Amino acid sequence: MNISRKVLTLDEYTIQQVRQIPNATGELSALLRDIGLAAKRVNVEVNKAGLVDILGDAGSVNVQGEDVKKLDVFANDQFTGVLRHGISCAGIASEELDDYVAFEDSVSRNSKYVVCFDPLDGSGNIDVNVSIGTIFGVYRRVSSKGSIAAKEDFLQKGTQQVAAGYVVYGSSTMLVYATRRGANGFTLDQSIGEFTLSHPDIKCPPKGKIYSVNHGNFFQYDKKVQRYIDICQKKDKSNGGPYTQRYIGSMVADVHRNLIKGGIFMYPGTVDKPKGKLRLLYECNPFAFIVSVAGGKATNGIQRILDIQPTELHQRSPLFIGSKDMMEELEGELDKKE
Ligand code: P6P
Repeated sequence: MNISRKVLTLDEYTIQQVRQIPNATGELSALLRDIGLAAKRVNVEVNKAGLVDILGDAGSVNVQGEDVKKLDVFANDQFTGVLRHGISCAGIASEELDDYVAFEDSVSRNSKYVVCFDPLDGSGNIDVNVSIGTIFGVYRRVSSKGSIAAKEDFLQKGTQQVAAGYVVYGSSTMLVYATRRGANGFTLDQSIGEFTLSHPDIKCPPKGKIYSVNHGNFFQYDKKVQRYIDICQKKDKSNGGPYTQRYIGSMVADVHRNLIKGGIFMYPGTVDKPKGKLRLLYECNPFAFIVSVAGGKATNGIQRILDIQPTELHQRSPLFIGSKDMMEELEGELDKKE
């Protein structure tokens, strides 16, 4: 029995999913609601970042060697806290933490899932009011229930994700998550303090006219990547263009836009950083899962992102992700013999 009301909250939607799936225990739905709660708390601080002395560096430097903003720390604490005190999560791996954290209480030890997340991606944009976001991927643990979570729980291929999602703190605050049943977007309704279903069954258009890449690195990219960017710039009405270049340097905002409107996002390897800048576990894999569920594609230029076997928590990967037809045109260029 579906709730007849037109607008469903995230909680109502996730509970409805439990009712529809035979043998569902409700643990994944509970975990998603926990993430929604943390997102609402982070949203409050992000929205007042310009007003309260919460700006400025926290002084510390994170495992990535980047100055840590106070909001980064706050966001990490919020997501870690709700997951630690929920009923579904045995441990977490975060961009902000050197190592994974296994929750040792008896409820957590018997929980089914682990979560990899970037609590506040694009935080360098906080001080200039550009959209930022949270990214997360959920895995069924491979270590035995009852034991504390182990490293292998976090080093699973992206294909093993049972759910993935992101929150974009922008002109509105939106939570998008995908399971194998589909991708759905929920916009925060401030009047009731709830994420409400606004983008049911998101599909990535197979074609788009947006390409997103940091042109400042152009001459550091592989020649085949340069050639594809050149193709994008030369598109006209006769071959699906003209394209527009859109890149605001905040992955969640850039990939979200291309997911909804159609487009391709690229963070290729460079001479200085052959593996690129983006992290596999909590940036590339979650978005690769979401975009794939929505009908798009994601590769590292050689193989599907979701098929990469991780070996380290913070390993980087080149990323090409977006509309199916645009990705296949890129792959055609990358496959050409020099
Ligand atoms: P660049 C933000 O720091 C981030 O991790 C992603 O959100 C974004 O897509 C990328 O880096 C931007 O990197 O090198 O183009 O400034």
